Amino acid sequence: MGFFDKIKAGLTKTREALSDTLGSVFSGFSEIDDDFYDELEESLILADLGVDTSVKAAGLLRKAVREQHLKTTEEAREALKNILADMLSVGDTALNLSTHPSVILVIGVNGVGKTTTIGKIAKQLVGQGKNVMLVAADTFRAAAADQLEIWAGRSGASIVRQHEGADPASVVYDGIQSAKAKDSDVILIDTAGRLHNKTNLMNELNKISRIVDRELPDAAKEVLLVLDGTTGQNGLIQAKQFKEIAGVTAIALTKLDGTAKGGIVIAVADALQIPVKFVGVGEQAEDLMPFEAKAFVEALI
Ligand SMILES: Nc1nc2c(ncn2[C@@H]2O[C@H](COP(=O)(O)OP(=O)(O)OP(=O)(O)O)[C@@H](O)[C@H]2O)c(=O)[nH]1
Ligand SMILES: [Mg+2]
Repeated sequence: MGFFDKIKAGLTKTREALSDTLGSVFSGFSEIDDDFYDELEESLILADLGVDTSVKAAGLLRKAVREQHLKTTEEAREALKNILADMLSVGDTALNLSTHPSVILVIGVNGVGKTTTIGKIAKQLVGQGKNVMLVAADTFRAAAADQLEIWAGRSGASIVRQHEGADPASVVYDGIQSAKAKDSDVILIDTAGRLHNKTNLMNELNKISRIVDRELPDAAKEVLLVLDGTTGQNGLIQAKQFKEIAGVTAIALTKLDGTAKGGIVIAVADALQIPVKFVGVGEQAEDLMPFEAKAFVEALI
């Protein structure tokens, strides 16, 4: 399956929900009037684009219809696709791996899919011939490092881990030394999603970040925030908190295969102005797609 078919399959639930609502807006109206825009807005909100982004999209469509003298709802549909694709294009969607090594710090609340996403990215990078190091800095649960080790085995990446309860920053320090010794191309750091409280978690992420900056001052560094697509607008609230504290540079939205609320991708990109770089559409290694705005919108509408 190519990218388009795969993303299309992964977005089936969202597309079905949208074609019920958005589809009936485009086919139910013979002319583009105020009622048309009202219903359009409503159906975008239902697909979890959020109120702000939906109102903005409808407003931009009004402008396009006026300026481009669009007459039919079919023309409006094409214009809407372009508008949504533009809203999704807020930066480079490729990971910045320009240095040797590069670092990807992966963060997000518990259960969103951090470890799985790391495993999938590792598999892709190893497939491209890169030397990949996984660092098990989630020492909060014993099983976390075991899970990462399974992904190291599946992907052909190396792994550095310590015992449960070890200081995550010290695991990161070890990981970086080992990556230097092994001449790794990319270091992927897995972090805990839950600690005793949120302040602890944020302090710990800061500490990890400082170690990376100190040991690899010139390295290209991505802070990849993983969000669970099924949590909809709650994910957006989480993202805003992480953005403030952790300097997020990229977003991965997981579990889009299990939700009718795939429109959250557009809400997140628009509200945060941080590029979505990956979408997860399943649990297997190949179910992580590098993000393409145009194809995503095509698959959605
Ligand atoms: N359907 C589906 N399941 C996913 C996807 N990504 C991750 N999962 C599943 O979500 C569950 C949680 O994934 P993890 O990778 O363990 O999440 P985590 O963020 O590392 O969790 P903690 O380490 O507990 O904070 C697992 O059962 C994964 O298989 C996806 O894109 N689609
Ligand atoms: Mg994990």
